[in-house]
Amino acid sequence: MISPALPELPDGVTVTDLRDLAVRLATAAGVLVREGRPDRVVVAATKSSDVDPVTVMDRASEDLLREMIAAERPDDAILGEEGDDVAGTSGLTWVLDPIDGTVNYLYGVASWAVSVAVVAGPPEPASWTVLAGCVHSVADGRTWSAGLGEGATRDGVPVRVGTPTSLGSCLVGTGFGYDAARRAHQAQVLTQVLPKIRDIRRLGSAAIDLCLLADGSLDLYYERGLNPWDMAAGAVVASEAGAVVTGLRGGPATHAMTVAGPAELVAQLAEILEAADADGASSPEIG
Ligand code: LIP
Repeated sequence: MISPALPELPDGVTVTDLRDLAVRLATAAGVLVREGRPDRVVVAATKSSDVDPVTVMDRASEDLLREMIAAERPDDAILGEEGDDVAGTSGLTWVLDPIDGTVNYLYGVASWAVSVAVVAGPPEPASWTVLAGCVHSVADGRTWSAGLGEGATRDGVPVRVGTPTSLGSCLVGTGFGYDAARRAHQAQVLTQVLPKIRDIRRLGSAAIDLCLLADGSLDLYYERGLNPWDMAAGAVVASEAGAVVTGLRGGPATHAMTVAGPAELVAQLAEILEAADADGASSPEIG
């Protein structure tokens, strides 16, 4: 996978500097989330549906991330899952998911992460350049990070995508939405995918899924409905580990669909997903 061209960076900062800061941010918020998790987590609010929770810790984690960014890079913009957008003047935007895998955090299912990325250009997946990112798995401390053109690591050790020999041998990560109609459609798509692969894993955190792809613990990943903060850091870790991260029909990865993995197998999976209308291009009413 050839890394995108490096855009001009502001104030002499380097990709390495940004990657180091992303790691410090994600691990600091990870300590807060890990040490502050009560025995019984309560839902503070819901968002897109009554099964799309926000916890007090989602908000506390993002508050800490925002405070640290304001202190270290006050001219950068911020796009976070839980708080208001913050405009910037540097051309860089920090994309924050304070707890990716909130439902897992709520139930105590050990797959939730703090995901921090920094992008250049418009803060939207179809047109941004992700410069650096970190995904810190809170339950077990694993920390993936990547910088544009620098490769990807897990706990400092370089990682590369796996080398599955065929689609039928692939272990594929995916996820499902918070809306019942969306889930019904995703279940239909799954009936077209599952017979053609080894098996599915639905682990509940897109950020961790993309990092597991990066280190060969998953062979492929696809999901419809990811928000920018779900995918930003995991996408740069995966792409710097050799994955193609894309959408369907030759488009970029966006909310409509994210498919990631080795190029040839991504093409085979994308063909199945397109035939199943997995991005809803032919069924916009589902949303
Ligand atoms: C989650 C994603 C996951 C998806 C869930 C949810 P959140 O993000 O990481 O892949 O399947 O529906 O969107 O809401 O926990 O930050």
